[in-house]
Amino acid sequence: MKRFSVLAVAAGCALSFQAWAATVAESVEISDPYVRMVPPNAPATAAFMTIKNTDAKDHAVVAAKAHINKVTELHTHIHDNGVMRMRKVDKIELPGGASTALQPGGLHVMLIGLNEPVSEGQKIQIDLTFDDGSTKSIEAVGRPIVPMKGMQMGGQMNGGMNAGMMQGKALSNGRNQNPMALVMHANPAFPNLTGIAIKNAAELGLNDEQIVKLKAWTKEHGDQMQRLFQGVSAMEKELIQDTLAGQSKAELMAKFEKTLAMRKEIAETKIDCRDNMKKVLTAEQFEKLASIYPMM
Ligand SMILES: [Cu+2]
Repeated sequence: MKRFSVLAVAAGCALSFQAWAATVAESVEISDPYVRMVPPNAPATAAFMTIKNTDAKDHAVVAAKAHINKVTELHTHIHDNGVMRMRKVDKIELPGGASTALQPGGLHVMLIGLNEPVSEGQKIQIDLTFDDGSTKSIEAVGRPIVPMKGMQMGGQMNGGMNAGMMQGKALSNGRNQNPMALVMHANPAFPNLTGIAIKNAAELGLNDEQIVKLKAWTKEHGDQMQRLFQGVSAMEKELIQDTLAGQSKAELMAKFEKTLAMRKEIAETKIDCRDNMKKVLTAEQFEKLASIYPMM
């Protein structure tokens, strides 16, 4: 019996020693860390990885610092009232004994204010700080990502996200029922920045005066834009039907010219929207907006 109790005590000591000695940094395993490649002058990018917490206790990543940019934040994507938005989070929870995926459309490390472009195969140091204050340095690799490839990620989505949302179908310009489908259909080349800015007012740090100005712009131009989107959409459907129904080339081309005129008006309004936005927002806010937009 005596021998047994000595062993038991020894084992107990070993366990408690280990629990005391192992930092969170030592007990997590990082796999497949990578950073989304971005072109020169891109204001921001994101890092992804899988973090396995081998400890039985829950832990968290509480901060991150990358070495190619000015500000590094922990982010998630949330589905808010039909809008996919990035949101800064205080920490990324790491449940005990489980793996947590940082992946496009979900949790990520946001690298804002890039000092250099990210190229393929480039090694980027990122320091992750955990809830016990310990830090782990990892080397993430630059890798191309085709944004919003819902097909590949559908099975891994958490927090109620699905492939459709990843493809931007649920994205809102802050005004319309199914706006992105209309916007993409009517004019894929120009982003609707005002709606996005209003929806992300808190993240961008907009003050009341700025919000009032942006809303005034939307109020003035929103209905007209919606009419144009719907007009283009309806007229193109009509064109398909008329073509199949055997209308003459002259008739079809005349209708097609009308859709082009509407598209041109949409483009001009969206450029005005951007110019207004640059006046209302500070340079820093605009840069942040420009960095949020392609990630949505
Ligand atoms: Cu982000």
